[in-house]
Order: sequence, then C-alpha cells, then structure tokens
Amino acid sequence: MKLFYSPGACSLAPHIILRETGMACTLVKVDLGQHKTQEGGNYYDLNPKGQVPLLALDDGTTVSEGPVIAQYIAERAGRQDLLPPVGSPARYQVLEWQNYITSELHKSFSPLFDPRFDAATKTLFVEQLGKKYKYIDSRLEGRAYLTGNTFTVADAYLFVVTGWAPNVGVDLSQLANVQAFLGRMAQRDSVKAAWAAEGLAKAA
Ligand SMILES: N[C@@H](CCC(=O)N[C@@H](CS)C(=O)NCC(=O)O)C(=O)O
Repeated sequence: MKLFYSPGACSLAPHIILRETGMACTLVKVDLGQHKTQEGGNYYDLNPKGQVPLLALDDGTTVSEGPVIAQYIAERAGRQDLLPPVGSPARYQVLEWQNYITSELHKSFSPLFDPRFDAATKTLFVEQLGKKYKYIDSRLEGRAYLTGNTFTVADAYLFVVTGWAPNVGVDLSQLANVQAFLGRMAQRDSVKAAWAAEGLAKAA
C-alpha cells in the first residue's frame, strides 16, 4: 500500500492509524502547491480531487477521504479497538465523531489557511471553532479519549486538526481537557513515529 500525504496535513491522521496497526505502507509525499508527487508525477492523475490523503492499494485501487481511509485501515487490520464492529453502539459513537470532526472542525480550519479570506471572515471561523472546542472540552471531561478510555480512529483525527489551532489563531489554551488530550496523544508511539516520518519538528 501507499499513503499519499503532505507533512502535518489531515493525512497525518490515517498515517497515525497505520502506525497503530503496524501495517506496512510506503509514504509518498505530495506537494499540494504544485499537486505533484515526490517523484514528479501529476497528483491529479492519481486523485482527481487533488487532495491528500489517498491510499493506493496493492491491486491498484485507491481509497480517498481521510475518515474512510481510517475505517479501511482499522477494519483491514482487524482492530476493533480502533473502530468497533458493525452493529455495536460503540461503532456509531466513533463514526459520529469522525463526521463531526470532518464537517465541523476540519473544514472550518481550511479557510484560516487560505490567504484569499479576509480577516473579518477568518474571525468568524475562529469564533465558531472556539465554540465547538468548548463542546469537545466538555465531552473529554473525565475521559482519556473521545469515546472513553480506548483510543480510536476519531482521536487521531481530532489530534491532527487540533494541532493546527496555534498556527491560525485559535486559542485553546484555556481548555484543560483538550490540552490534556493533546498531551496524552503526543506520548503515543504511533504519533511520535508518524511525526518523525513526516519530518515534523515535534518529532524531537
Ligand atoms: N474531504 C477530504 C478533505 C481532504 C483535505 O482537505 N485535504 C487537504 C489537506 S488537509 C488538501 O489536500 N488540500 C489541498 C487541495 O485541496 O488542493 C478528506 O476528508 O480526506
């Protein structure tokens, strides 16, 4: 398998999940400015959406959309701790979080990285994110991870998007449960290994 990624982007979430499972996977870096792979190929040829992450399977098929890639990896690895089995109530809690993170958080961060948005518009997104993180902080009260004390695919995704906050003016420093969650996540071997492999400074 190959995971197409950009350092520190949302592709870091399925990368962390791959490391959790220990599954073999080749990392291929994508320049999102040029939409070129590290070998110089046109990334649109692989993923017409032009976005990371993309998982290319050995049979030539591809899986896109971060939460779906995470689901694929967890299920292929048979890791019901990362994503509980079909029909179990716990599964839908994890999927609920995946959907919340992708629709309410991830895509509210995206405009903050885009220079075409003016300061007033960005302030709106920052305020909305602040409210959503207060809700998340309340849900993390008394628990190590989003759905309890078991790490799931949703925790990796929350960790990655929340890591963008300090770079775009979203101040979460007063949210003690969110801060504790980030600290806990940073201690996971999977996170340390993924940071190092993507050449991120925090790997030190
Ligand atoms: N819906 C996609 C969104 C992926 C996405 O937003 N990827 C960003 C990086 S975090 C990207 O590739 N941006 C470059 C672009 O859109 O051209 C998913 O969940 O995988």
